[in-house]
Amino acid sequence: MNISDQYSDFSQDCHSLVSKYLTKVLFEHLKDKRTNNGFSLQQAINSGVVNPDSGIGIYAGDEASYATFAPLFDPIIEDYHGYGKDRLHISNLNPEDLNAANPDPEGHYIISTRIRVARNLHGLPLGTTISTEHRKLVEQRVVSALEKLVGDLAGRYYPLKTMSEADRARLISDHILFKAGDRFLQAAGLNRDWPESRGIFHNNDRTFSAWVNEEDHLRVISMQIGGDIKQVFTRLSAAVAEIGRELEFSRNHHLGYITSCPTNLGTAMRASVHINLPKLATDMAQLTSIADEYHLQVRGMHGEHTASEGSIFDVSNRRRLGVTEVECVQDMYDGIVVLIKIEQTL
Ligand code: ADP
Ligand code: CIR
Repeated sequence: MNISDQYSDFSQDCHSLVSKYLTKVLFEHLKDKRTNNGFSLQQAINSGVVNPDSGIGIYAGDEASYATFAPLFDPIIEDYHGYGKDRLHISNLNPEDLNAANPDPEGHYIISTRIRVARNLHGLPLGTTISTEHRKLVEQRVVSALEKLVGDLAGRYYPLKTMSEADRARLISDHILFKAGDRFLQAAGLNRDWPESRGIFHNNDRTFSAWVNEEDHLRVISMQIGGDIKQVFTRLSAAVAEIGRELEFSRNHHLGYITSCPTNLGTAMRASVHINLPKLATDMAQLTSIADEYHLQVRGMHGEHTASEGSIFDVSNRRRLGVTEVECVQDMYDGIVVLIKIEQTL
């Protein structure tokens, strides 16, 4: 990483939130501050400086980053999540509270459903600045917790380091495994020591998986073919409860679960479907405008910063902070119901 301690003017065509809120005056005010882990403003904004096409452009190094650099993080969080700095975040992972009968029981549109949450261990730096030793410690603690899972959630851990290239490529194309971070994560420091202490845990039928030391210390994932969103959420909720008995996660009353990227704060949840919308696909302006209205985000089929393939999209909740987990999934569900209805009328 080549990190500058000089303020860099963001160009006119840079629209990231970091460029919107980081004035020269604010840069000067924050540039010599460090968190208890030595994390600096320059490290936090490097991804947005190196990648002027970032949407956000900032990452945290630890929970303290959000307080130390609050004059920059607060407006970014308010802008992205519509969440003010005096609000409290409330959690609800109770599947009984979700109103989500399968919106596509005949399987015409929804190919698969996936819900993930991010978690980071309390007291350890985030992946952007974690040391080799601490990353290893995270792996040991997380894998030990995962190996205690029983029943449908029981599975095995596969470290990336000892995985064959063929297995790795197959798991990535099956949407099970993560790939090395893209240029945004690279510039945030998240690819350091790759693939050391990274790996995936999954159960036999691969409906439950956990990513270790990707963008966050832990990602807990529930996924299956089809549109039974409630079943996917129920499995996720059970897994999170079990894992939470073994590990203490970084969280607070204002920001909820602490994550490397401020877009994931709060529930740290992304609930998505892979959905085939051949008619809407011919009118991206309409698709985007419905997505905005229902707080949805549209991604490509191979994850963030990828293009969609044909008419298949990854559609997920956009809001994660100041809403409960149930509301995140409900957002996705309500939007999907509308998208399917409109697709049917076209
Ligand atoms: P995140 O973990 O933040 O959701 P990505 O957008 O990079 O990150 O997605 C991770 C992987 O999960 C990608 O391979 C993506 O294709 C896959 N994925 C996301 N949603 C679904 C879904 N509904 N069905 C199947 N795979 C999915
Ligand atoms: C960016 O700023 O565009 C990247 N760092 C990714 C931000 C998080 N992703 C997202 O909101 N889709």
